[in-house]
Amino acid sequence: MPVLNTEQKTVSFKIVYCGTHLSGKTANLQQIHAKLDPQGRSDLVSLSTARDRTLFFDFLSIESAALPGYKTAFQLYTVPGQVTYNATLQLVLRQADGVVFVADSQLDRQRDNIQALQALDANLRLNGHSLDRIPLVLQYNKRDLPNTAPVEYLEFLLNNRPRPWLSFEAEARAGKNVLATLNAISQVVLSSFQARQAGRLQAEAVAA
Ligand SMILES: Nc1nc2c(ncn2[C@@H]2O[C@H](COP(=O)(O)OP(=O)(O)OP(=O)(O)O)[C@@H](O)[C@H]2O)c(=O)[nH]1
Ligand SMILES: [Mg+2]
Repeated sequence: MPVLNTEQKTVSFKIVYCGTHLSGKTANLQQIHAKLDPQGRSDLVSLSTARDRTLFFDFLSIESAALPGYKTAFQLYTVPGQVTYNATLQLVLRQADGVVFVADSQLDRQRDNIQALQALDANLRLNGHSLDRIPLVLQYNKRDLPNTAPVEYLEFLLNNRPRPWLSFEAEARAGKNVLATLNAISQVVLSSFQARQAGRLQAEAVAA
């Protein structure tokens, strides 16, 4: 749920970057941090081990002028992809307004991608959500590597749904399509918020 303060005219949305270990979630936030004007973003907070594996989460807050009259913030989180940290995934996913699923494009990582997507669904359900209802954008990362699966195959494996998610081919380490992915999830999250607000206003008008 977005945090809306009508007196102070602020609204903030929580977006969580999920996906299997080493798929490039932290690299996404590092690139967003590097590319955005320091005035429009916070510092990047990372809790990682000596080997740069995310231990708890990464966090970055960015400002946007997306909603007229409101100071809008997007709080970006990553979760560790290692399965041993499932409790963390569950915790960070709470109150999420949107998800970026970062898939590793390498052929030998496809089982891990599918398991991560299933773990995401299970954890969303614990929070009263599901993959069918939460705004989600897919990112096929590491397209620069030689052993990547064709995008059509990834779409078949991960995005074979009645209403497919928007998907992007990316090279997060080099920053390619990182902002396009962020822009897309922000738009989907905002549209979903505006649709719910419109529904609420309509219900209030009917009740009055
Ligand atoms: N070649 C290539 N390497 C990448 C790309 N994106 C990330 N990497 C590298 O992959 C490794 C893992 O990236 P991270 O961003 O730490 O992955 P993560 O998903 O946060 O991993 P966990 O926190 O352990 O779940 C790092 O060495 C990155 O530099 C990419 O697009 N291409
Ligand atoms: Mg990480």
